[in-house]
This record gives sequence, structure tokens and C-alpha cells, in this order.
Amino acid sequence: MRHIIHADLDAFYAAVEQLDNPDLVGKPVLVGGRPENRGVVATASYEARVFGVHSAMPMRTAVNRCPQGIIVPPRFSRYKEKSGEVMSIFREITDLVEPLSMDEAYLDITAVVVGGQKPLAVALDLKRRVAEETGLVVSVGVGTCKTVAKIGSDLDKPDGLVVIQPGDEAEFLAPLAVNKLWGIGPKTAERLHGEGIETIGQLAEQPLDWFARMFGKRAMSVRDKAMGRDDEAVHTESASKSISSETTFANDIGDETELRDVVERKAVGVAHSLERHGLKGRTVKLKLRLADFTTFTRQYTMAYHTNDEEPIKEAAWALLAAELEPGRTFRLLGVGMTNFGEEAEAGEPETQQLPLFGDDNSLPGDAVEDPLQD
Ligand code: DCP
Ligand code: MG
Repeated sequence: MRHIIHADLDAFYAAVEQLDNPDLVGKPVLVGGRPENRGVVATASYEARVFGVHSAMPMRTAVNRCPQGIIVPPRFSRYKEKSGEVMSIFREITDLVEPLSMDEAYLDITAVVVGGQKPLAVALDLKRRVAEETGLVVSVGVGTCKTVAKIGSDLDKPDGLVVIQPGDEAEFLAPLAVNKLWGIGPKTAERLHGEGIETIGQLAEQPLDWFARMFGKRAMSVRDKAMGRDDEAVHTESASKSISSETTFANDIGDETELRDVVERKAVGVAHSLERHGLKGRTVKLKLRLADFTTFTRQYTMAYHTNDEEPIKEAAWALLAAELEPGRTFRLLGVGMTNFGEEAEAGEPETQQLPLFGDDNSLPGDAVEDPLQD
């Protein structure tokens, strides 16, 4: 049996701002771009969230809801620094750390537990060390797989600690909404609602052939997750490395032709780089920073591993095209490839056309958003 922790810092950017400026402690802090520049909230302190403010909300709306909110521009390099401190603590607890973004990670603590420590004790120790050594508060979920650990860390925020005992996974997940499950985006959730399925428990009790019909290739993995028994490993840095190329523009770009040209050149650069390293990847990542410094990534996982220019170009452009809006301009654009694998599978001809937006039920718009891999 494995023991996994998912740890996610509370109101990360806002907490760093409060740490560095004690005047902000206990106050509603809105980190993001100015409302007059059509800025967006990157995050809000919990004092601001009670007014209904949340990440990705236009700053103008946030200010309407919370007029006493203090707007603070983001300082990414400082967040990166604090993130490094937190990740180092995680790595002192176990070698098996998989960072998901600047403020969250999975830790496989199986060896620590086998060594005699209770999972709860490891989690308490982790929370205490992060608080004492970095001044930040982290919410933690503990369980026997990634799915329950991740959902657990979010359930009791802020300063949360949720332990799902071995054997209790399915029961723990059953009453929760299906969209809490990793990989069930808004579109899939809507499809499930159409089938009368609202909770993870209702999903878990569907027959196998129903899963196959709804999820195709992903059927078994979704079913396992719904039952709280996924065996997804914690991927450490070396296993989850990526190749990417990004540029910050001298002047923000909004023109479609120009953006397409940039994204395709980056994609070609990534393809060449993969080839030089003898790597093929499946997941194309697009990183974007808007004029107001909001930064986000979009990703698409292809049906095959590849290092060919064309499919990487096509995927990167499709991801970008979905983000274009009149008046929206970009400050930074990056293309990357992750999810590396071996050479093409046996019997698969090298020249095969890759069914890019093929059969795994996901579309670029369904892409997972992971805040700031800066
Ligand atoms: N972030 C962002 N834009 C978003 C979402 C997040 O810039 N749409 C940034 C700001 C957050 C950080 O990423 O501080 C971490 O994201 P989380 O979703 O973990 O949000 P917080 O840590 O701010 O709050 P909490 O985890 O307590 O809900
Ligand atoms: Mg967080």
C-alpha cells in the first residue's frame, strides 16, 4: 500500500505579500492587474474571498464586491523563491516529490511510513515545518493514492488537514461532485449531468461498458479514480522533465498572424530540441502571459509520442487559437513538450498521420489549467 500527500499552499501569492508586508496581514488583499488596465485577480487573501472574490475574476468585479480590497501587483520572482523554499522542505521529507505548480506538490511518503512514522504525523510535521521555516500555511491531504490526497487537501482550506484512512477512499469520494475528480473538466461534467450523474459515488457505480462508451481509452483510469484506487505514480523531477521555449515580447502582441508565426516557430524549436535529445513527447504545453501579467498554461495530450514538427505546431496553434479574443494581447508565449516516452510503438509506421485531436475525449478547451509553471 502506498501513502501519498498532496500539499497546496493557501492563497499563495497573497500570503507571500502579507508575509513581506505586515500591514497587509488580516486584510483583504487582491493580487493582480489594475482594474483600469482590465486586470484580473491572480489570487485573493481569504479575507477578500468572503466577499465572493476569486482567482481569474476581473479586478473591476473584485473591487465592486470588495471595495476595501488592497490591490497588489504580482511579483513572480519572489513567489518562485518562496516556492523553492517550500519544495526543499518537501524534498527533505522524501525524495519522491512531484511539483504540480509553484504552490502544490504530491509527495510519496510510503518509505517514511514503512520506516515507522504514521501518515498523520508526517503531515503534521510537514505543516509545522512549512509554517516555521517559510511563514506560509499549507493545506494537506493524505491518502493511499493521488486522487484522494488531492481532493482531501482542498476540502478543509485554509490550514486544512484531511486524512483518508486506507479502505475509506470510495466512501470518502462518494458524496462529492464529479467535477472534483482530476480530468473531469466542465464539459465532461456537463455530459455526466446529462446522464443524471452528479456525484463521484454515482459515477463509480456505473457498469464497465458504460465507462467504455463515455470515456473511451480513459475508461479504466476514470473508473479507478472514482473508486479512489488509482495507481498513478508520483513522478519526480527527472521523470517529469520537459523541453520548452518561451519569449517575452518587447511589445505585447495581439495580432493573430503574428502570434501564429511565433507559436509555430517555438513549436519547431521544441521539435528540434526533442530530436537532439532523442526524446518524443505526448503533451504539448502552451504558456501565456497577458498584458496584466496573468499567466496560465494550456495543454493537450496527443495519442502518440512524437517529435515531429507538424503535430506539435498544430497542437500549439490550436491551443493558442482557443485563447484569442478581440483586444486581448500577450506579453509572453511559450511552447513546451512533456510526458516523454520511448520511441514509437512497435509496428507503428514512422510516417503515420497522427490523429491529433483524436480519441481521448479531450479538446484543447478542456485543457487542464495549472497556475504558473514559471
Ligand atoms: N493563480 C493565477 N491565476 C489563476 C489561479 C491561480 O495566477 N487563475 C496563481 C495565484 C495563486 C497560485 O497561482 O496564488 C496558486 O493557485 P491556487 O489555485 O493554489 O490558489 P491559491 O494558492 O491562491 O489559493 P488556495 O490554494 O488557498 O485556494
Ligand atoms: Mg494554493
